[in-house]
Amino acid sequence: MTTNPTRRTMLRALGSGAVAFRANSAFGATTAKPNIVVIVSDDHGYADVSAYDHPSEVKTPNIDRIAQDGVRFAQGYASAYVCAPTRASLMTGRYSQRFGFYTASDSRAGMPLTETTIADLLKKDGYATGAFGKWHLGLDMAHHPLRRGFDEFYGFLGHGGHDYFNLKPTEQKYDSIWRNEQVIEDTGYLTDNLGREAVAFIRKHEKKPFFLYLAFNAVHFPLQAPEATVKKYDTGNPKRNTLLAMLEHEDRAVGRVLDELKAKGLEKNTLVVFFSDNGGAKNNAANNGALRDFKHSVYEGGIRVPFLIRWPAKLRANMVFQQPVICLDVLPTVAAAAGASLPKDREYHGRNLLPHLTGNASGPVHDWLFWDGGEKKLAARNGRWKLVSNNGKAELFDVESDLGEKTDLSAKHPDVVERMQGALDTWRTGNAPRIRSAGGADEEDDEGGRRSKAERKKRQSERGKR
Ligand SMILES: [Ca+2]
Repeated sequence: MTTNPTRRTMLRALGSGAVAFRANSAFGATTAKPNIVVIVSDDHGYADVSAYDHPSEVKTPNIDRIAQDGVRFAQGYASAYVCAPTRASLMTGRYSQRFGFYTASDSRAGMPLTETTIADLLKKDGYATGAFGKWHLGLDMAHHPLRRGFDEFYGFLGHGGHDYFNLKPTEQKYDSIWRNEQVIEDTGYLTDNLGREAVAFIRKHEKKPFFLYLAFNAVHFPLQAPEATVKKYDTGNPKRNTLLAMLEHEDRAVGRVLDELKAKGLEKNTLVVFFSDNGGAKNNAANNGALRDFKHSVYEGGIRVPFLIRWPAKLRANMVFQQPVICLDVLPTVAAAAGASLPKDREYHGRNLLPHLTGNASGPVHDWLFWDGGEKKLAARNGRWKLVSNNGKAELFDVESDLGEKTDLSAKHPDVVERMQGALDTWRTGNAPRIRSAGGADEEDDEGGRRSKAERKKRQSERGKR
């Protein structure tokens, strides 16, 4: 950075003091609190963003704009291979296992109320806060977004998926569409609606700093998209055609948000983050490119995701960042950008990425990264090494030279395996027991969608026979 010392000193003084009017300071717009937009995509394949190495049928021109005007992470990770625990880590900046949140089903109990969310922090800092889309962090009012730091909410509380066309109130309130604290009836295509709501939120709050959390359930199951869009695709695989149509609608919604920021003159001083909550899902015909496996796996295809960040006022355009980062980093990065302080009574496992992205810090962002899905599927990352442990069977990969995790090097490097297993075990001793409450199978909680009681019973009986 080329900031001169005098300015740096003054900025520090402003940052450390109780100066609430930084937006009006002598530095003008450059020191105004940035708006924050966090966009989460769902089950989005690593190769299903055209800013990444992708098959020719994938075109995401709007999502790509975030990369063109900012940073593309080559090694961006979700903290889990399913939806809910990643969201819990995003919201808290902490490994969700620290508070017992390991699986999709743990969302039934809800993210513990002892946790402070990114929205809590920003709201306290004067931000207008809105959540639009899939919540998946609790089904009851105590865990509702409006009790977790958000001023506004449009979307559904749980579980993993939602019908994209049927937006009528249902038997299960949590599966209905809500506006703030009320169940509502809506029409249209859910992904389009989320774009509409996000744009309305920006218009409403253009004069003050805002935090927009746009959590698409696209491109999660069920595979549904407007027929006219599906017809545009001809891959030879009907599932893939529908997924691409869903993706097109999501990309358009992202485009509407970026266009609105531009139209309001907010583009430069808005920090936009985009990432997927886990890897692409096999049953949805997602494409994870060269990565091994899919959602539900600790191989790279389950956890390495498209991950982008843009903040034109501070970060340069068209940058590719090579060090591993993880969704835990979003909260500390956003807090630093906003000048919001983090509570001192808890440990944050994410890192502020800004010094790394501006060249003020070198070396790896994280020495270690860990995964534990609560079902004997574990992983650790340290430098080029990745330890994968499925049902107690350890494998070792050099993911820098072997992106597809094809060659298990555990027999060749038993010392590395031992060291990594030791670090993983130590990390796990700091984790809490699962919070999961009674009822619901993991698989079902992840799929979500609408099922009658009879359908649920039938599925449970079928599961029993397997
Ligand atoms: Ca997901």
